[in-house]
Amino acid sequence: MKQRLLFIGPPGAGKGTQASRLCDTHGLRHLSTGDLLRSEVSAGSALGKEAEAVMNRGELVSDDLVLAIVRSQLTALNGQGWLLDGFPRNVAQAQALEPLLGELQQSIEIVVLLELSDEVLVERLLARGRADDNESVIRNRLEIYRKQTAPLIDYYKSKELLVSVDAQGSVDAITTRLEERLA
Ligand code: B4P
Repeated sequence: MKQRLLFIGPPGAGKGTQASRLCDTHGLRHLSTGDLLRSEVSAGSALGKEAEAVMNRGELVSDDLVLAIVRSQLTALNGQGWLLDGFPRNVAQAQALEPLLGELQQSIEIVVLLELSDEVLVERLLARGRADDNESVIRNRLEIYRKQTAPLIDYYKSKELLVSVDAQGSVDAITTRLEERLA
């Protein structure tokens, strides 16, 4: 199993669901920037207060803030493998990750793109019903994904790190698909 992975894909593709399963099975640290931001929001920290309104509009939290979180998490790991779920979300974050990994003498082994049609994404998110899961916010998140996150597909393709996995089907079927690709 790969030890240093990125999961990218549109909102609702199942990044969090699958990342959590793979990390449990393989002893990797699951670092979801969405979950980390939501913990800050629940704790009522200054950082959480800054992030909350942005997240509820379906926009991206500032790069500086997210990078500070990722830096502190990765530097605390002491060599354990990790899966970054939902980070990077734009090319600037991807570029900032490189010197950080350089400092840690690590590199990305693989970038997994979870692919799913808009129709199914919207259906899944409406069924989840989180604070940022109403129809207009979901449309905004999809738009932001297309503009800001989708350019990462070519970015990591050109580095020969990208694998695409079909995220349509049952949770178990997708886990099996991922296990095969990442073995
Ligand atoms: P995230 O927390 O990353 O959430 P997500 O993209 O909406 O969902 P994910 O793909 O993980 O789907 P999940 O497994 O939950 O982002 C939320 C917000 O945080 C962003 O909008 C942004 O504001 C902020 N943020 C996060 N990272 C950032 C960054 N790097 N920079 C700036 N801002 C950042 O699955 C979705 C639903 O589908 C669940 O209900 C699940 O149970 C269901 N599901 C999963 N797989 C299924 C399957 N196979 N079949 C049926 N249902 C399934």
